Amino acid sequence: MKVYEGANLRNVVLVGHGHAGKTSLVSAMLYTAGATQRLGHVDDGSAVTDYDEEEIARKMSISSGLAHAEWGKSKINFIDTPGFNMFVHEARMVLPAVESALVVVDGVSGVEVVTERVWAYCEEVKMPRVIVVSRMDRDRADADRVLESLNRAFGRAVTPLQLPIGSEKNLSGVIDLVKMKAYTYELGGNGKGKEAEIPAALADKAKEAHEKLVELIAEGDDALMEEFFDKGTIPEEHLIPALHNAIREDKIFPVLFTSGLGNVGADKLLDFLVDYVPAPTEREFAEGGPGSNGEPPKRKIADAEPMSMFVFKTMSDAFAGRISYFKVFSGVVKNDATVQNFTRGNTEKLAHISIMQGKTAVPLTELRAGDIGAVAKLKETLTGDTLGDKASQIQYPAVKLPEPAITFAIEPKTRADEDKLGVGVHKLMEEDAMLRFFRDPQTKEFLIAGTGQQHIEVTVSKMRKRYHTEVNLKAPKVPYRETIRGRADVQGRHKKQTGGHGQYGDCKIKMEPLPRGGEFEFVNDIFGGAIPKNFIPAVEKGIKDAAARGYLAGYPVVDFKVVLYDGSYHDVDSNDLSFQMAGRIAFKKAMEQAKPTLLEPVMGVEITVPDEFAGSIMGDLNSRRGRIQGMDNKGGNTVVKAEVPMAEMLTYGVDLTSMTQGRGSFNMEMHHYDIVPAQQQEKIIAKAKEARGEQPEEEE
Ligand SMILES: Nc1nc2c(ncn2[C@@H]2O[C@H](COP(=O)(O)OP(=O)(O)OP(=O)(O)O)[C@@H](O)[C@H]2O)c(=O)[nH]1
Ligand SMILES: [Mg+2]
Repeated sequence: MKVYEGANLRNVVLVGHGHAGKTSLVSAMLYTAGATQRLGHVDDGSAVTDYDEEEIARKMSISSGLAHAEWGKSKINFIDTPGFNMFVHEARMVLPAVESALVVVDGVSGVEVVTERVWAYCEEVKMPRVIVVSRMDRDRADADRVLESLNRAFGRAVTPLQLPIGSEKNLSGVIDLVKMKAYTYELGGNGKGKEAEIPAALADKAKEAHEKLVELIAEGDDALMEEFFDKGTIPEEHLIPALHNAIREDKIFPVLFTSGLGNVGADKLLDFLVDYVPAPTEREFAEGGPGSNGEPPKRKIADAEPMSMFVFKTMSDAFAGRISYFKVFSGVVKNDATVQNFTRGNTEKLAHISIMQGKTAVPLTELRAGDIGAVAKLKETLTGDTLGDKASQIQYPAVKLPEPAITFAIEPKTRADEDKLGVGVHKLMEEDAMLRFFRDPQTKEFLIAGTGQQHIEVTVSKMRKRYHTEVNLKAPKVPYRETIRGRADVQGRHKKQTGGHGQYGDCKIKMEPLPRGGEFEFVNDIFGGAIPKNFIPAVEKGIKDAAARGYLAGYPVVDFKVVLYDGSYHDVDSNDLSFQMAGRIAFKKAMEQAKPTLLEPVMGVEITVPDEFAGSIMGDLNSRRGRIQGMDNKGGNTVVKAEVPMAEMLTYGVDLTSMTQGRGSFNMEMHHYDIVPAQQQEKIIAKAKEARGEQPEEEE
């Protein structure tokens, strides 16, 4: 594989609603560019970027996939991302690696819920966007209707750069509105368009669209505006660079048309990427996190700079081990180099750098600034880490993601499965940023958390196939917490006299509530050595341990402050353990006085449904103790924002599907903790007592 300079690279992410045709479009471009011998299909498992066995079985992308094509003098790196809402965070995570996004929209459905989501992700980081309307060969595909929905959702900066010729089964090509030329294709052919005259029936429409495009490009550029008024048009050699800049600066979001499956327009799309989307070196610099003097360090995207690279994705291959996907922000990455991991402080050896074509690693000798590569078997490096030349430290900011929305209890089927569980899950967590795994300190259950039911199901399936571990999922648990609403002032004394050495510890504490999110604060207010200094941490530990085990229903106690203000000790009998016990006793007594109460997680929920379902969705949210925060109308859809206790949302995915016949979607993030209403509290506490009945608390 040739080494490419930054100026000849294009890094492009494909984002969009599930099933819009992203993976098929990448296949079409790869085949058209000669990177594959045949056109890969999602439906028979031969698409380059859907290679994982879960993806093949489910015929959808689950994880981001990388591919590349050489086209003219350039190399285009593609990142194909999932569009299904439970996996769409994958798209957000790879944005630091690219300079433009292809927002793929279905030619029948137009803008859908996830289209708006990924658009917002791009907006957040000012990512240049190109819209590709794909699947134009399907029945009921309609370019005008889709353009309307795009303008409604994203404004007038969305403007066609092509028009399709024919539609549905008769889709036969595209008109380039800059060059004013037509290209025709055979559906299912080799993807190479033949230049042709613009069909007479479309001539007026094309002319009108061309003029609109030229006007939009000239807008905001005085020299071009003048030229436009003088000559009535702008020559191609001025138009192309101006459009390139307008795209880079988010002033124009051009629209192109394709069929991935029918391989129509893929060559023009490749041309377009080379001509119009920014090369990595067009970015002024890459910015690191805040430096020691407050000023964030910067790197020019150039080979001459010190080397720095950012790991934006990790894959865990059962055979090759850990594979890290990285973006070279500055300098040149050489095969076999030894580099520093600035995030973790260790050194790593880059043995066998490569670029990915789906699951296949293509070896390379070096990668220049702006390129994307992969390397296997790094020891400690994980997603979000920055590596580079030891002498020139920089750390690029990792992408922030919301907390998982759903938690399940996971139960190994056999003893052997239990032994393998942790290892397998931890490997999966390396490649999946939204997966969490922990053990409930109360119930000793293993818990697994993710973005939704399907996410967890995919994880369980991977556990079985990759790591031969069988598990059962049980009802999701709500991570309740406990806190106090009042104050307490108590004494905790532990004294035991059993032959030989005794035990003695004694403390007096005050307890008071902290605001939500205050966690735990311990203040040592002992004067005059009532408790010797070296035992004070033991008191704190005793309180913390007891708080972690809960008071009302076994949930961790949070948001409270303890002031240790007095106590006593015994020269011989006092030791660490005795003061820990004293702390625990004091904690329990204090909880009795301090009006303990349960807290529940409340989710921020955003629900999008077609307008006709708005009423019933609101009613349903009320019955779930939801608080409506706002309502918005967006092109036939109603978006409802609400805060709803997590306990009421555990099966919302299923419920929403049945309420809206599958036409609604939602997005949910942990928002805050709130006091549980008295009625619910009683039920939760009773249930916890019942559970404890089977599993008696350890004796003290
Ligand atoms: N008729 C037609 N079908 C297409 C076209 N492109 C894709 N499809 C089909 O549409 C379905 C979805 O295509 P994908 O390429 O997997 O879509 P995707 O956007 O990658 O979907 P996710 O990965 O789930 O987000 C598959 O059954 C494809 O065969 C097209 O241009 N025309
Ligand atoms: Mg896909």
